Amino acid sequence: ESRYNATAIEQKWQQTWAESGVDRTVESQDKPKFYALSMFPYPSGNLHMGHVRNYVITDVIARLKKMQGYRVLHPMGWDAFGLPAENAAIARKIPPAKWTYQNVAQMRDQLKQLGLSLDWEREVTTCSADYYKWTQWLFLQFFQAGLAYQKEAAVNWDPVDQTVLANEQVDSEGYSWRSGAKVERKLLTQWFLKITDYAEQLLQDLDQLTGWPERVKTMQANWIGKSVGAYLEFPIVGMDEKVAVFTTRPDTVYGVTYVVLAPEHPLTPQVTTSEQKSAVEKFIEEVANESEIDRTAEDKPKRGILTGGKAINPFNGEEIPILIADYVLYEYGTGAVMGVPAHDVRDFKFANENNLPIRTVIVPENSVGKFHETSLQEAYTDPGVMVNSGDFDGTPSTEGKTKIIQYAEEKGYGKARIQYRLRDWLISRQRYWGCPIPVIHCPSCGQVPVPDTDLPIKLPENIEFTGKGASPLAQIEDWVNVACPSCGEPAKRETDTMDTFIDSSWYFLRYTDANNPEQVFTKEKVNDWMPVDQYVGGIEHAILHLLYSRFFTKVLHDRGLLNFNEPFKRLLTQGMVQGLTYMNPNKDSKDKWIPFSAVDPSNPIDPDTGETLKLCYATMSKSKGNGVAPEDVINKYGADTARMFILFKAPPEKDLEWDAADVEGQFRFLNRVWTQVTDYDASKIANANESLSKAEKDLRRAIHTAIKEVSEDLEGDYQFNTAVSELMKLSNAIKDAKCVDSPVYQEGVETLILLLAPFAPHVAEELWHNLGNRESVHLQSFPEVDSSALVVDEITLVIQIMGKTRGKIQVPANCDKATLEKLATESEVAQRYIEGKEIRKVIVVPNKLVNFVVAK
Ligand code: ANZ
Ligand code: ZN
Repeated sequence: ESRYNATAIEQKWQQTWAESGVDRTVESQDKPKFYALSMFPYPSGNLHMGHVRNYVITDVIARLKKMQGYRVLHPMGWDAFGLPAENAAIARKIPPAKWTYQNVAQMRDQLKQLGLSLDWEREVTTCSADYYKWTQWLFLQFFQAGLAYQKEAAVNWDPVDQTVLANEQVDSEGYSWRSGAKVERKLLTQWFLKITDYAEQLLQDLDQLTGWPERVKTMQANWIGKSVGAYLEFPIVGMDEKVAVFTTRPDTVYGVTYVVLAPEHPLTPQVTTSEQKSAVEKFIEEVANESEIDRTAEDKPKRGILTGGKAINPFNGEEIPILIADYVLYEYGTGAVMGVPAHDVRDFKFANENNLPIRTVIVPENSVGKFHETSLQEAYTDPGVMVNSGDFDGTPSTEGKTKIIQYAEEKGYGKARIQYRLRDWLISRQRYWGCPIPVIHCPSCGQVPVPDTDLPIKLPENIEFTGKGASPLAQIEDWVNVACPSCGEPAKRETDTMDTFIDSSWYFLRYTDANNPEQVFTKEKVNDWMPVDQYVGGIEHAILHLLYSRFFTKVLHDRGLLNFNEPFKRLLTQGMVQGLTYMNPNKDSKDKWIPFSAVDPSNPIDPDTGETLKLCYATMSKSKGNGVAPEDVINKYGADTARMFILFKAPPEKDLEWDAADVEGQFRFLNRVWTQVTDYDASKIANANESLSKAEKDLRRAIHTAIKEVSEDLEGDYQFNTAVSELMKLSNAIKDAKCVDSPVYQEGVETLILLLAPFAPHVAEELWHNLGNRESVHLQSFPEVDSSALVVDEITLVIQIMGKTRGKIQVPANCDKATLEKLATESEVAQRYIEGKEIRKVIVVPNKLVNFVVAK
């Protein structure tokens, strides 16, 4: 075949590879291991460009590592539980399992067309009972460790359909997706995992993750949100109770002029006086409808109201009012704060709006004794020196923090406290298409874990989905009613299923021993392959998925199941794929994107308003109608071109603008390589000469420069884009080489194919075989640099007269200054320009230039 026919060779090699098992994981211990992992997809039914980019990046790394002598684990699976399947069942009467498996089959085919070196024998599907059996088993590990518990929490409640809604089923205005009813908050008993027990470790161990983007680590640290401070108690006037607060600024305690409770705080009704009762109740009701974001937003006015109750500041004995306010959250700290308006921005605003006194207790060092209360224009939040603070006056505020805490501990006013923003993980879902929680509720024994031998607790089939009523599982009586495993009396199964983030918190462990029916995984295998050496996925998972996976790993480590405590050594978060999109700049963010299909490119106007549209790049999405379907590109140019384009167009962590012309450019490049290799005639290659000619030396230098650059680009930061440029340079050097019958030329052609193999695996394989090789190109060693080939033996020397470049000459590399001066003086250029003039001075810059200063 003389023409590059991508479709034909891609189909041929995909089939050959599947049959020969070249992509199967090798377990042999004599090679170092490398675990390359892409975040597994949700089986929505269609592969999009974001997936393609993700999997191609991981594939290049996996293929490269294999060629570099590693045994590589490179698996794929499906994050297959979740709401869309259930919504499809409600809307279209397709059983969730059927819908899911259809999608899986479709997407698996699409993935296979990309030529990914995946070991399909390790495929995991989280909704299959042989996977979720182990999800249940792991849940019970948490349960036995006291890390899974039930408590009340608010859920979204649809009062019309009488059902719990997932957040995704509630629109941005707070209405149900199905009934259209205004969604209410309702307290229900829910399951939680105690991730807060691991807050400190999850924070500390971020330091170990040197291969993670700083940005992701910062996001995780902020999410965990550690604050160091004090827990202080303020006695309530006329009651035995105390208001407990958490503060990060114990040094300001003499500046407290009021305390504030969250409206939901249990003390609120107790401290409220009869005069304030109706106003307080009204206020509580109003706050109940505010979102947490509105309540805490800096720019929104903070509202509060006096309860009429009074507390005492134990440090100075002062009586201060107790308020309730929307900005104090019940879920954080103790649900109450001490108000220090002089030194906290929010308190300052709040005090001014509500006419509360402001008292300065910290001043800058240079203004001790000079400050005036009335001059305070804004809160002073910097460190300084304590004033108005009794015996602590004159203490630097940073020292004051510890001193106040010490004093509080002595006097019994409070103690040091560390507070995290991280909450326990609510894992209960009142939904069908998820992993059933393996617990049985017995009237006499309480919560009884399902015995291991009864796992998996399978989801019942043939259910009618109406989207109404209690959770679907609760309606299936013969599934719900069971004998208690402990006492044998009638009991009921838990009907909640697990958050799908649980399924994805351990799938990477299962891949190491994916088909084990007896165990979740063997220690040997999991400890051999883990941790993942390179994880690749979207930045949208920077917090939850990655934090939950780290949490799972730590718990299982502490249970003795794993010998490592971080799952992902290195993380690459790839950028978005963007497409050209028509935009109406006058419209709101949600409506401003106008689908391509609705616009006439010769007259780009908004079909609704007639306004002129702008063309710009935006992340590809269904709603914008600016996506490019992977199969369209594959059908037109082949998967190899699609891969090359994606890798070449942008560094992996940057956004990538889809550009048809650049896709075409990569197709032309592969065609050029094709022709180059096809035109190469091995029978013409002569025996090696004693010493290499200049042409041969030049080509060898180009070959080994390419090897060096590509290897370096693929090490560390994975700069695939510059690596592809190096391949193009090498191809050019081969084209220009004047030594087509030399063994060096053969080396050039073979090296080009080998370097290309991880990027464009099909065409590389075809060309490799066309050269007469029998073994797969993907089983070859990645070329190594011969550094002697890199040595430059000639350099270009610039000749300048009076600082002006007049010409260039070739001279041997690394000559000393005297030789360079001599060669330059003798050169034809110098002779011509100097002719007859007196040379006053010669400046020599070794390996670069010689400058002659001459008399005028
Ligand atoms: C008095 C004070 C004086 C405070 C001052 C700050 C500056 P982070 O860093 O986020 O932990 N706070 C405590 N619990 C709260 C709650 N449930 N809702 C709203 N605010 C709460 O912030 C801790 C600080 O946030 C605490 O320190 C408290 O205000 C407030 F000059 O106490 B501070
Ligand atoms: Zn029982």
